[in-house]
Formats: sequence, C-alpha cells, structure tokens
Amino acid sequence: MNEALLEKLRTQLANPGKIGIVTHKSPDGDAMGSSLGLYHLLKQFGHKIEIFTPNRYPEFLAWMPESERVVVFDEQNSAATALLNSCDTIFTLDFNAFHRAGDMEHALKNKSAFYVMVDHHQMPDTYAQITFSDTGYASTCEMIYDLAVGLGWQEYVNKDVAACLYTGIVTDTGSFRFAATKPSTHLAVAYLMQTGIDHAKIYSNIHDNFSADRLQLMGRSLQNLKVFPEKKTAYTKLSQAELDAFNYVKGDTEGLVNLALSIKGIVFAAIFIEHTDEKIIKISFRSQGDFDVNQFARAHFNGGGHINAAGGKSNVSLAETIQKFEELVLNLDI
Ligand SMILES: [Mn+2]
Repeated sequence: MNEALLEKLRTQLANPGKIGIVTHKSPDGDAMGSSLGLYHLLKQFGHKIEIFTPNRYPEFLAWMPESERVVVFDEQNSAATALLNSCDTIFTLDFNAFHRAGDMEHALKNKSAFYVMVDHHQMPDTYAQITFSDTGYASTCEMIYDLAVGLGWQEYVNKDVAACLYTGIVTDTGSFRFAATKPSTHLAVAYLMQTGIDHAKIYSNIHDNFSADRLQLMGRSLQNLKVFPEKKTAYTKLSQAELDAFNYVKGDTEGLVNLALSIKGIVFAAIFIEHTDEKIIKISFRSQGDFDVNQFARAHFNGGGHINAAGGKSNVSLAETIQKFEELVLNLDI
C-alpha cells in the first residue's frame, strides 16, 4: 500500500464524517465482504456510514453481520439518492468505473464527494481522489485488510470485520486455489481466523445452500458440455427453456463455468447462457495459466475482466454465438 495515499486517507478520515460505501451491481462475496468489512472497521471511529448496493445482494450473503442495514438502491431510488447525497466521503469497492454501478451510475456521476476507490480490476477510471488499484490482489477484501494494517488499525480488525473480509477472500480466490492467491493472502487469513471467526460455518453459509433445482440445472449444463481436447477448451450452454425447466433464479448458474476447467488438460472454459427477456447471451470465460480471457472477451464478445476470469455478451442467437465461438476456438493457438 502506497504510504502517501495512506496518509491522504488517514487525513480524510481523521474526524468523524458521513461516509458512503458503494458496491458494484450484482454484488458478490468480495463486494459485500469488503463493504461490510470496511463498515465494521470504520464505525469504531464514530463515522456515520451508509452502505449501498445498486441492486439486491444474493441470499447466501444475508447472514453477514448487519447486512440488513445495506441500502438497496433500485428498491428505494429517491430515498437512496438523498442518503448518498448526504455523504462527504464515498468509497467505491471492488469496481473501478461508475458504469459498473448499474442504476447508481447517474447518482454517482452527479455527486461530488471525496471518492476513494479500492479495487483489483484492470484499467481503473480516474474519478477518485484516492485510488487504491492493484490487479495483483486476489480480492478487494484482502486490500481492505492491508489498508487497515497500513493505517495502523490492525487491532480494530475484530470478529465482524474478519468474518466479512474472510468471505470475500474465500469467494474471490475460489477457496484459495486461484493463481492470484499469495502467501500474503494466507497471512491475512491467519490474522482474520485468530479473531475467532467460525470459518467452517462461513464456508458452509457460502457453499451449502443449493436448491435441488440448481443441482439439476448443473447436471444439465454438464450434459451440454462440449470438449475440444486438441484446443484444451471446453464449453457448455444453457438455453432459456432449460433455465425455465429448472425454475432458474439469479445466481443458479454461478460457478458452472469452473466445472469445465476441472477436466484434465483443459485450460480454457466458457459457458453461454440465453436470457430471452434481455435479448442477450451472457457469457463467462475462465482459464488457467497464460491464456488471457480478458483479451479474448474484449476482442470478440463485448466484455472483459481479468486474465483468468472474464465476462462477455452477444446480441445474436445462442446457436450463432456458439458457432462464432467454435470458429474462434478452432483457430486458437493454445
Ligand atoms: Mn473482487
């Protein structure tokens, strides 16, 4: 953590103020964990703090301490805008461009405040007075932990802070298996664990909450799997009819793309999901090693992300999208 930036933040937070904490749209474990973790850290210094999510967070994160105080922007638009406008300092966590904030984009653009960005994605925008942006981190939660340490506040990382930060570290590292997991990640987690968090319970809260429909949808996606062994690539797909057949709810397809990567020899995986209401095909890409799915998604499917995890979308049919993908794969030098 950059010492000059830490000093600037220390000064900004020296007196109790009105602080807003904002996540990206469709907040995940890292977005919720970093936001609630920062909230539990900062509230010990007498600040008045509001946490905003652009839309509702998933049910499997509702156990997080004080998640009920999160303001869901698209459920109370004008009241939420008024609350946001009352904040002097606004942290944007786990994203680096206002358009990632969905319905909040407009409110953020129009709100002048002291912005602090903490994020680990590529190509940050320049809206923040303080930008902590580092793609070397596996999670924003680990960055919040390092911020706390850098500010000299490690002793304020209590059990509530730790439970939140642990959640984001576990989810964004794929339970410590992704390449971005570092020795420092484990050292941070060691500190978090000794606050007394129930890590087994947290893991279970995150992972053992599937519906039977979700498991069967997973089965269908595995049946749809297509493998190109010579191209070290595998993909699967789910049509809207298949989603409907298994009573799809948001979040049910989370993580399915990773299953294809568990095939021996596969380094590039994709899943194509048809959403007829939005008239788009949503695509997730994953890779292992050097194959850059961020570049692939940007070049061919209107998307982007990280080297080993990216998203994209397509406005043509599921069949046409997959045909395009197969043609690209057959020409890959992988
Ligand atoms: Mn993240």
